[in-house]
Amino acid sequence: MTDTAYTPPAIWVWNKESGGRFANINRPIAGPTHEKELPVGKHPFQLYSLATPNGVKVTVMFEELLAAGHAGAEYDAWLVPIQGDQFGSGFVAVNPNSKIPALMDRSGPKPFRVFESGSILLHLATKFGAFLTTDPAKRAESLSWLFWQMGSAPYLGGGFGHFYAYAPTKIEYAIDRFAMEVKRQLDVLDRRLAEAEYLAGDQYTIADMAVWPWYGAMSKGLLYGGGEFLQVQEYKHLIRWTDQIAERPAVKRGRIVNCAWGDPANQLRERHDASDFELRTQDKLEPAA
Ligand SMILES: N[C@@H](CCC(=O)N[C@@H](CS)C(=O)NCC(=O)O)C(=O)O
Repeated sequence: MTDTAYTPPAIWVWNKESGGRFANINRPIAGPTHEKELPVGKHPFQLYSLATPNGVKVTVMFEELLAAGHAGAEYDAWLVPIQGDQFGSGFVAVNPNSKIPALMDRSGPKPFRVFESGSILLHLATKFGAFLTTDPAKRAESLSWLFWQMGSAPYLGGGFGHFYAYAPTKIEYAIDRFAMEVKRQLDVLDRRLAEAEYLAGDQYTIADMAVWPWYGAMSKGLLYGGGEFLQVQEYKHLIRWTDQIAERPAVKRGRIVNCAWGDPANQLRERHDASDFELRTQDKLEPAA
């Protein structure tokens, strides 16, 4: 294998020409690259995001809260194209890690930021007393799966997805390593969902909202073109759960918020009002000629 020929130098130097999909947005330093204020809408929550799996977790949570009657969960969802806008000064002030999703909670007298999708889900669940039961054992189970997702998905996206789909060369060692780990993770979920309806047990919680956009999508072969390679159809219980969650009306709404690709009818690039789902999807704003 040619990749074993590389000998790391004593000191790593940033090679801007490293190639690979999305390489142009990677850099070894943090902080803003340019001045850019963020817009602020009228609702208590201001979300700055994009409909990637990490973004969808949060828009699904907001739509679930609203569907459950929590009127205080009204939100403005602003589109952040991650081709550079994540390095604007306003965005970096909300998330110093420069990644979507990022939230400003303006529901009280003093606005504050919340970043990291798991942290946002936990913040909202705690604030509204929803989708995270107070029963200690069930709460612990839900949080365990929530944190499992936060720790596991980088192997799926940054590991398998990167080396299988985005890296400029196919490196057998890297693909093998992450394919094995992702199949193990899919089996972890499949076994859990064979014994329980939802990840935390009999109730749908923030754990399901966190895991579904990643592992649900993977189980349907929708990520990285890797479905056949990983033989995802084997994970029958995971697929049962994935399909069940996909039927939820709030999930159908949440998954299209801040989406800027694919079928125009499934792109609600910004969401400022419940009526936007009917009136402001891309097919309505820019009807085909
Ligand atoms: N652990 C973070 C991960 C967020 C993340 O990786 N976001 C990606 C999109 S899915 C992003 O904004 N990438 C832009 C970049 O890396 O510059 C979370 O769960 O919120």
